[in-house]
Amino acid sequence: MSAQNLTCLATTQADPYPTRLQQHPEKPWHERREQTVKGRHLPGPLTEHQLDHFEKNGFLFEPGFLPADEVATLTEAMNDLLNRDDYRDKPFTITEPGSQKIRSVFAVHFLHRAFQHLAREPRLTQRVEQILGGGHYVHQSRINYKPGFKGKGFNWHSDFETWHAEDGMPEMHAVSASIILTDNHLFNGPLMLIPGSHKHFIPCVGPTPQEHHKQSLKTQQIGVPSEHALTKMIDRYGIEAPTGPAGSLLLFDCNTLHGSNANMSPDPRSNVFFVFNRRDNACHKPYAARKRRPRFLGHDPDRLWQADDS
Ligand code: 6CS
Ligand code: FE
Repeated sequence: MSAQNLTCLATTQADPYPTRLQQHPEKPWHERREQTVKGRHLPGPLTEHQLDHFEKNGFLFEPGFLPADEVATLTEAMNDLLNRDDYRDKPFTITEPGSQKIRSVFAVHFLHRAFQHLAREPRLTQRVEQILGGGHYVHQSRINYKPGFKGKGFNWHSDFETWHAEDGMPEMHAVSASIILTDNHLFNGPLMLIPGSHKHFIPCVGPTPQEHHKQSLKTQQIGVPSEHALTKMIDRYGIEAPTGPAGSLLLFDCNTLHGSNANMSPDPRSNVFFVFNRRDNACHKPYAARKRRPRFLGHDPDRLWQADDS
């Protein structure tokens, strides 16, 4: 085949996960192409039953993953970062819509030793590799703080839809690990997930605005599924909201639909969140955006980042 034809083939090979479309697609979703659990052959603490659960549901909740003393150390580290006034106006810090209260800080594994150590903790990374099936790196990390009565929610979304469209993540070989640092109960805005939704990719309508992350990290309007597709998905699979004590671990697939309510209780809700991507799935050219987002949102393997970076 001539180089000309090869180039033509390369440019016309359709993206298996098209999104940010101009109009509503004919069918509500595409089927996932990748296996969900790829590392059953690797050693690790997750049992076959737990791996089966993750394969079927797209998430796994483990109450009591970390003991209270380690939670206390991480909570102190989180407060250190939330109270850094010199970080308040940095692009990697997100405040609540309409206030100066810090809601999230990204790239925390580069900003605090406690989170750097946690990202390399074998109790976590062995679980990650049992799911990903190979070497990993941290695509993104963040702490989220949802104060009592104030913390806003997040619309339903697939993280992979954003990471594919805006960061250039090719395939579904990433897993998120959320370690809750405060007790999660039904009323302080716990993460809600649609079990089984990871097996379907919902294309979203609406082109990606320039510098979209400046809006989407506060309230995401572009890159969210239609109510029609969400209704069909929830009718089929329902909704679950894992709750448990501080120190619990929620592992969820990059494509599992999730969202959260506002915090309607006096109890804060905070967590530290890592996204582990498989090294052979590193991000490159975004699939539905003019340029990649800043590196604090989508890191490259083996590339350091510091607070003065973009
Ligand atoms: O855009 C992102 O990468 C972030 N946004 C959300 C709502 N979840 C995943 C991720 O932290
Ligand atoms: Fe998300």
